[in-house]
Amino acid sequence: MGILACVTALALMCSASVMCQTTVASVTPMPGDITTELTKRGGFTQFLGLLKDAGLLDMLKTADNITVFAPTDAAIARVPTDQLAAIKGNHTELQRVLGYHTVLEDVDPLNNISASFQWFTEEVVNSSNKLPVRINAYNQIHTVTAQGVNITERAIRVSNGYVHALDGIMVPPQGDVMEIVAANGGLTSFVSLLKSTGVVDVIDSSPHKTIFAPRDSAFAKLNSEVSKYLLQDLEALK
Ligand SMILES: *[C@@H]1O[C@H](CO)[C@@H](O)[C@H](O)[C@H]1NC(C)=O
Ligand SMILES: *[C@@H]1O[C@H](CO)[C@@H](O)[C@H](O)[C@H]1NC(C)=O
Ligand SMILES: *[C@@H]1O[C@H](CO)[C@@H](O)[C@H](O)[C@H]1NC(C)=O
Ligand SMILES: *[C@@H]1O[C@H](CO)[C@@H](O)[C@H](O)[C@H]1NC(C)=O
Ligand SMILES: CC(=O)N[C@H]1CO[C@H](CO)[C@@H](O)[C@@H]1O
Repeated sequence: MGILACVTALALMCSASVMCQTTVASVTPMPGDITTELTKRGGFTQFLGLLKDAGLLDMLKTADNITVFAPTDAAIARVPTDQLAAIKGNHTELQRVLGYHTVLEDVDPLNNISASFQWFTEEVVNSSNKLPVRINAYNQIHTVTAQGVNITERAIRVSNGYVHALDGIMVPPQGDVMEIVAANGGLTSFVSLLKSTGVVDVIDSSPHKTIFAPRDSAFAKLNSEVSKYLLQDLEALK
């Protein structure tokens, strides 16, 4: 549809309200709400349905500012059937996972990231259910991810914020890094050493962390002299 046709259509639709006249004058129509924009674009039917089932759609339409991470239909089609059924069949889980894809913040979190020329940047935003979503830019490979899932289309404008298309579903974290390590049955030696050396405090206070965690079976392979030496010398162990 040409611009002239758009303007005419808008003018016809909007009768004579002041807001519409402003819109027509600037020629750029205001984006519609999330349902309108994603429906117009196509490819988000599944996600919109899940948001509705989770009871989040009205909240997203009325919130002041939103950032939504939206898996495409193609991405949802790739989720294993049993995994999808486990999400759809449990309302608590559905709300947890869908809530994790929505952020009630008035920023385009990706603007800052893409402006950076570093090869790797990270930013953390809080989801609407208060879980951290990590956004990483890997500039060398022209990829931005949200919680490790590739963002395939950035900053789709909706009336009250942005939608970023994802090529997968983000999995909400089961806890912070120490909770996850502690919950892993095969890492008990590592966890107890982190605690006895106080390294656990360093981990807790650091916002960005990657942990290489030797399994109990790896510790069991250590030469007994080495183990003895390390356990006697906490500084070395640290
Ligand atoms: C539903 O999901 C929640 C987590 O979101 C979980 O705690 C609960 O056990 C699940 N219920 C069933 C019946 O699987
Ligand atoms: C983006 O950068 C500006 C200026 O550096 C800063 O004020 C703002 O808080 C940043 N936004 C986020 C989401 O970090
Ligand atoms: C996310 O929420 C937590 C707890 O409410 C807060 O401590 C943290 O600063 C928030 N982070 C961001 C990026 O807003
Ligand atoms: C992520 O998506 C973008 C846009 O479709 C694409 O250019 C990029 O190669 C993708 N990255 C990966 C690692 O798949
Ligand atoms: C960045 C942005 O769009 N901020 C808006 C968030 O919502 C408030 C209230 O509607 C607006 O005043 C801000 O401009």
